[in-house]
Amino acid sequence: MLGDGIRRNIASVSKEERDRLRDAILALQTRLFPGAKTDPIPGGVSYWFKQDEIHDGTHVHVCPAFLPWHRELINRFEAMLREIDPDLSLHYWDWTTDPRALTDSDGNPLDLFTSDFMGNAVGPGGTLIEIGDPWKTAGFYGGPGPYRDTTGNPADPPELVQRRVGVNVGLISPADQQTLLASPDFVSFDDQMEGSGVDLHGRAHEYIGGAIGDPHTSFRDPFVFLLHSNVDRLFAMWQNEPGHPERLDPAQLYKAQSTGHNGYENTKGGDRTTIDPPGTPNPCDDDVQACLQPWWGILSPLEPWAGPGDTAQTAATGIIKNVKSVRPWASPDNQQIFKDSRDPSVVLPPSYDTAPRLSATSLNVSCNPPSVLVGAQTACTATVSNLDPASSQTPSGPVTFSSSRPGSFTPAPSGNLTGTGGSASCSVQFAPSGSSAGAVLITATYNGDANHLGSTGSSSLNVLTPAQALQLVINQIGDLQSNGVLNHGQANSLVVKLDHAIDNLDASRNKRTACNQLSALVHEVNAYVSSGILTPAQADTLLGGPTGVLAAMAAIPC
Ligand SMILES: [Cu+2]
Repeated sequence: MLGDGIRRNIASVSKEERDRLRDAILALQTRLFPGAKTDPIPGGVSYWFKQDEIHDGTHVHVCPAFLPWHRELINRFEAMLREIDPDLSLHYWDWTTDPRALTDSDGNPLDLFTSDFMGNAVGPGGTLIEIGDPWKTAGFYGGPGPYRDTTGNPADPPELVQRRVGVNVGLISPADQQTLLASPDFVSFDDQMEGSGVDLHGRAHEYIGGAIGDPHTSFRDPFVFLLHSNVDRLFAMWQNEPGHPERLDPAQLYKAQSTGHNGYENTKGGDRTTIDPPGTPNPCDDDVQACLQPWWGILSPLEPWAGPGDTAQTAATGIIKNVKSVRPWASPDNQQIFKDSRDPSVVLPPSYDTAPRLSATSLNVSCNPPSVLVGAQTACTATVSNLDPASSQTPSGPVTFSSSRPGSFTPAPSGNLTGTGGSASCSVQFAPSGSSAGAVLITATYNGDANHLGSTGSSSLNVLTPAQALQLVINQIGDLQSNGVLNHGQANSLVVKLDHAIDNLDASRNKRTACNQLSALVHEVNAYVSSGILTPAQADTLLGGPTGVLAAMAAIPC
């Protein structure tokens, strides 16, 4: 497991591995990039302080390159961790779970915010608190100064790094995350994750609070890497969804796939060659210094790694002004690596421990007729529907039926779904046995397939004894009498026969009497139809149907 290259939920890895991850991050503060702090482009910056220098010097937020640029950043960070401890992976915090109240792989409570892992979470009464150890002693912030915000030198520490976990906003709900993952194309996904949509990424930053809640300072808190590994994991899950090869194709990934976005050029996630986003140009759009949100396009080089802005960026890539030169990708080291967001090393997702998203389904059961005599058959149908707006794949595979009281399913209690589009169904016949009169719950279970989650559903079937069925017929006759269709004598004549039949249904009595009474009743009803007293439809209600007299007769072995 350790050393297999897979990024996992931080709660699921061993204490030993969490300790090693912490130690590797601490070790980043002891390794320095080349040069002296006083060089024109400062050198001597620790691997750890480099992260804030990169993040704050580029501001890749609320623009098309947000997801790919942050993927590149955390991939590079993970590579640094592996320079120190080759077996490590950059694990993630699942932001639908409270990081102070997790369950570890042994079933014990786990709080990520302790002085031997991520430091403090929140101060008394929901106040800001220093992140503290293990970071403070290791020089991640504080000390005698001078401090970075005063000197502007990335080799100097920040004065203070704080948190306020769980105070500003609540946790992200699984439902919000499901909506994100159901996004039909990159533009929608990007809008849900960051920016103009529900901004789950921004909410997660706010949830942790303090330094991490401000894009200027968020990469001073080591927890940001667990958060951004989760951002990237969700992006990877969405890309890996079955049936969407375009999400793994550098030429297709960033384009809007639906027509709802008026073509991809008009969108945040579009494949852009110009600087200003569509609409009214904003003076901030092309300037890192003027604004926290310059418009980094998909064609923009990934800075600062691509090298100084005035050489790496061209008219063809679009030009963002005032990109800070960062060593070793600037002079005198000049270790530039030119890539943009379409590079396969950026488009292809890293390995995470979560499977691609499966589409949720719902299962509806209905039985026709919904009321049935014991021993008679009703057809029960299970319909499984794909609830995923982004997928029209038809659910497939078996559905299994069961009943809360005895009865028989034919041809079998399970069958295979058939259908087209987003839903499929399967039907079986159910015959409740003699002891099952009353409400019987018919339940169907679908276990899912390679692309769908399972679901269950049920429906209540009303199972009648012949006596109960005949009592319903008596009630109907009462209705016909009060409506003036039948007079008192006619109604009474029918009811007497039914009462007599009911009295003789019991096995200890003569069932032939019951059958004779019911046969006489059928003749009488038909005579009322011939003489125009009852309409054929009224007669059919009394005699026919699953709970009518004829069905009751069929259920009595005469
Ligand atoms: Cu972030």
